[in-house]
Amino acid sequence: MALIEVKVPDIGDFKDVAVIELLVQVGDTVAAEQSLVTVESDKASMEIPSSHAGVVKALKVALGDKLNEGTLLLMLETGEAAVSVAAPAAAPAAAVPAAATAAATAPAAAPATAPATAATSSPVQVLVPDIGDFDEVSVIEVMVRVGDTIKAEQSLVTVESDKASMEIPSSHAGVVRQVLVKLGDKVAKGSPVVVLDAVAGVAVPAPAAAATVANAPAQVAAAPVVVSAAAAPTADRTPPTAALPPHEPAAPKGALPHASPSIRRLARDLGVPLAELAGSGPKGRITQDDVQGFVKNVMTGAVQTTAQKAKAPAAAAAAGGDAFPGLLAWPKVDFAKFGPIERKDLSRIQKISGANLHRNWVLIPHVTNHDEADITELEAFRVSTNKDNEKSGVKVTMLAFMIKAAVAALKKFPQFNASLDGDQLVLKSYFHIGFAADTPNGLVVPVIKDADKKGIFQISTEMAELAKKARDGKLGPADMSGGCFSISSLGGIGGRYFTPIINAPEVSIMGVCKSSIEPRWDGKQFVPRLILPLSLSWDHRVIDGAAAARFNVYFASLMADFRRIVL
Ligand code: CAO
Repeated sequence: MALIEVKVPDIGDFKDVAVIELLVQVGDTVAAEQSLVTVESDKASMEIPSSHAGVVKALKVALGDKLNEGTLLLMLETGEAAVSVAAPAAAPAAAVPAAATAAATAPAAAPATAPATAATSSPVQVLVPDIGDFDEVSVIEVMVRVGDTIKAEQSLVTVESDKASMEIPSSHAGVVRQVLVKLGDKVAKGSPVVVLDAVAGVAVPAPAAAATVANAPAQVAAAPVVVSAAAAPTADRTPPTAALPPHEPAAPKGALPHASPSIRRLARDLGVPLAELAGSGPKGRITQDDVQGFVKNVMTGAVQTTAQKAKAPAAAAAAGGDAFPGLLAWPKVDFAKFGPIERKDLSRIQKISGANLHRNWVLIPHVTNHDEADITELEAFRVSTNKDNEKSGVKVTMLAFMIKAAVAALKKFPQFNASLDGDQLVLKSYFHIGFAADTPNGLVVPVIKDADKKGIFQISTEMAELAKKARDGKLGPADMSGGCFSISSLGGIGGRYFTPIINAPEVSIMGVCKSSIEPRWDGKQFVPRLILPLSLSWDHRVIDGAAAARFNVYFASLMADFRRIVL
């Protein structure tokens, strides 16, 4: 066993690139070459792979951090005896140095002369440069047409391997005379991409100078820009935030839009939410036409963005307008007329969670089934467990048992472990359970990942850690994403029953209130039993009342006799 430091390898010209995505967390087992973080500069995004296989012991970077070559990423426990820190040899990283050094190597491919300043234009053939470990890559996007006037460094085509996609930029400014590749073509280092008439009198990068002296088109390799892993398409990332809204749908982060940096940049400039577009390109890649078509549709009112849909009624209501046709406008009251008042801004979390809750409440046809569980024996077991483990410092609450019971119920009723995606139901084979946590700034929903693989003590420990992070405002997006089902427990506070709002894109949520001793008939007499009130809200588009009743009955039966969980 050895603990090694994994650092950012040589990433060429890229300096101070921001971490926009953490792809692993402490405790994860990673394979060599598995991507660890995604970083983004103004030109490209790239994934930094691991140099070794091992278990992540500590993460040394956070979202938004700026990285350079040599920045410590994480500590990895490997099975190796020796401590070694090799620069990642995986494809994306290998391609980065190529990107970074191509500008330097390209001139060598053609006779070197002074920069082009001649009054005549000459044809230049732009080639695929050294693209690192990739032997052959497919052209998935052709961004220029014959006759286009292009600038030096403007992207010509996007190519994609099974590991990464990258844009091949032009080494010259000029007019496209011929496009030598088409969608689906396989290209490799040295393949010609376009023939350009280099613009005369325009100062161009050194590679272009070579072209001006050749009769036949000069062959110049441009520098590729590594953009994203094809296997896990890169999202249009919004700036990292310290805490995500509690009810923000986390799943879309896993279903990231497939688009090149230039398209993402275009979408950002136009305010187009890429996640809401269906890509018409190969493998669902979002193209420029898709983005422009979306803008056109929004402008003509043919479609609305989710944000517009969510905001419209609230905005109309806040403005005193008619939120929904036929409904009365929101009352506008001068409260100061009736007594002293104070105005306070909503917290950031309240604002974001409010919009999410509103959307979920309006868009999901909610139904809530109330039931109860007899937890007399389980509570006795919980109390004695805590007593036996007093010294461990881990306190087990009823919520940890409910998380395990939820996992068992999701396994038995898979439609509860699902999300709606258009006309399809996405059924999940993983079991990440969220729990609502009350914080001074508002409600958040951290997620216990892979709860099916964890015991009660581990779940209790993680819950305590996540609840503390939540209270301290330190939850990151990764802590709150990927949930399958949520539990909202008011058990420590009180109450009887309530209607929890489904945490979209999940399809159900269990609300729990305070247990109390109540009389129950045992066939001969009334006996005192500890009763836990349950409130299961479910999405009627996916689940029906009978299934919900069965889910509750099964969940309650597990809580009544936890031995059933191993049956
Ligand atoms: N019935 C009776 N007592 C309960 C109970 C239940 N269902 N659930 C918990 N308790 C008890 C605990 O055993 C603990 O008792 P002791 O202090 O005597 O040991 C006490 O209540 C406090 O528990 P807790 O709240 O610290 O722990 P938890 O694991 O139950 O909950 C957390 C943790 C983070 C979920 C909770 O603190 C919280 O924030 N709850 C609020 C969630 C919320 O706001 N939901 C509403 C969302 S919709 O707006």
